[in-house]
Amino acid sequence: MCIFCKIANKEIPSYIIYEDDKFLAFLDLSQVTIGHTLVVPKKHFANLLELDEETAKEALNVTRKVALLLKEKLNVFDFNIVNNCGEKAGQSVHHFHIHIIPIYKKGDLEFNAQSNKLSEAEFKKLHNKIIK
Ligand code: DGP
Repeated sequence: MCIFCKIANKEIPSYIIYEDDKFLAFLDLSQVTIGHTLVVPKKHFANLLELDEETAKEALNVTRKVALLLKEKLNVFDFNIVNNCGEKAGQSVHHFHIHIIPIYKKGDLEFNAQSNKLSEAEFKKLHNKIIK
């Protein structure tokens, strides 16, 4: 059974800070910043693309509630909300989860992706490829 299914079944311990009938939120073992939390559906879905619509909607709602809880309790006002979807995107646990990473100061979490400078023609081509 996957590690987050075991956490959801309370077979292994975690620091749960929110729970309802469908979701759990618990402290990430590796605290990127203090209060780094994972929102996880109790049911197993491999990643974001595997969720049903209802669960996807609920996941964002729960994420908002948990961020509000952290705001209140940790006196933090900014967050990066992150989902790593797939191995190449950095997903290491293949049970859908959303990272809530409190940001206390600028630079707490840096995304180092280089940005591609596209010409107008390249933007048009890309846009057409996606919408057509
Ligand atoms: P990702 O790389 O997006 O799949 O994130 C997985 C996160 O899960 C990673 O930040 C570490 C965390 N993690 C892995 N195993 C455990 C565990 O057993 N307990 C807790 N609390 N967190 C875990």
